[in-house]
Amino acid sequence: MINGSACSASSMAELLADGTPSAIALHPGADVDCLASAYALSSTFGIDYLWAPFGMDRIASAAAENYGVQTSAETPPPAIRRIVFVDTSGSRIAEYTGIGDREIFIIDHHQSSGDFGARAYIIDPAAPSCSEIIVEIIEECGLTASCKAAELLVLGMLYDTGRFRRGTAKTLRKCASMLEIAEAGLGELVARTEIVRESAEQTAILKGMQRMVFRTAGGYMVCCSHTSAYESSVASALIGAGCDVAFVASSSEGAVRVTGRTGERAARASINLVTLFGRIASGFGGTCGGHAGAAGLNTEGDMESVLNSCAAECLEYIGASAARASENAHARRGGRF
Ligand SMILES: [Mn+2]
Repeated sequence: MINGSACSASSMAELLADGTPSAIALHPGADVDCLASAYALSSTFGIDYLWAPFGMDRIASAAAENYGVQTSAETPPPAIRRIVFVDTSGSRIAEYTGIGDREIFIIDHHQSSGDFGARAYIIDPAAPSCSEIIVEIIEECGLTASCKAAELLVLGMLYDTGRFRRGTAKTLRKCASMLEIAEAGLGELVARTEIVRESAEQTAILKGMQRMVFRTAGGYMVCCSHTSAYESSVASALIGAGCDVAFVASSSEGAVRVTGRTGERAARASINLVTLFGRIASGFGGTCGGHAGAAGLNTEGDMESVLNSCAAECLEYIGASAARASENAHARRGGRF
């Protein structure tokens, strides 16, 4: 249950234009979808304060620099009475300090549950990107995105849909309408945000590939590796190379950090890395957090034992869920697992 009311795109637009001094909040480690959503609302509705207290990812940082988008890590001043969270799961709002009694709006496409105290919201988990919800808000009230906003929104849709693989007909329509405004074509927009990797990162990825070991269960490949830095790049590269689940560890002075990523197939099989890391943390101690398909575990101990436990826990889950699926289907296929 969420307090406040679910809005249509046009009533959200009306509220955003009501003159209440507002700030737009970006999610922790904001991505391009989030940056684009925030910038487009900001430039269309004249909301100048973009609040990014927990930084942005690499591509979003590069896009912000390219497009000259200014964000602030500082809590907005008290005169700002409304915080509009974009592309941010309501469950993360508790991480922001200094919201106080300001009213909260949420415009998001994550699945979430809980009472977030939002006065008005649009939460549409069926939308593959938040950027397309923003396009709808802008278009519904007869406004036009600026060229800069349109180009960022195209990038937001492109990156959040896995280069349109998860895009719907609506995503593509909204993208087409932004491309009409944009001054560059798709190829050029992508080229502008593609960043050349530093050689240290390339080395980490290749070493991570060399050290990778994998095990299979139920047709899924679970891969483990370790590196001294760039764990998430290594994990993403392993997923790109065909792993279904990747665990990449790094250790320093007894502290072990494991970065986990799932590919699309594992995500469809509902493998939840936060739950899985939670179980490991209850055994080894430590903390974990993130999303179902991209999470981190901080613990202590022997790196190899931690990695082995992650893989074992994951393989066990796959085995158990495969058994459940076959029971449900009343089609026991003995011996497969
Ligand atoms: Mn998003």
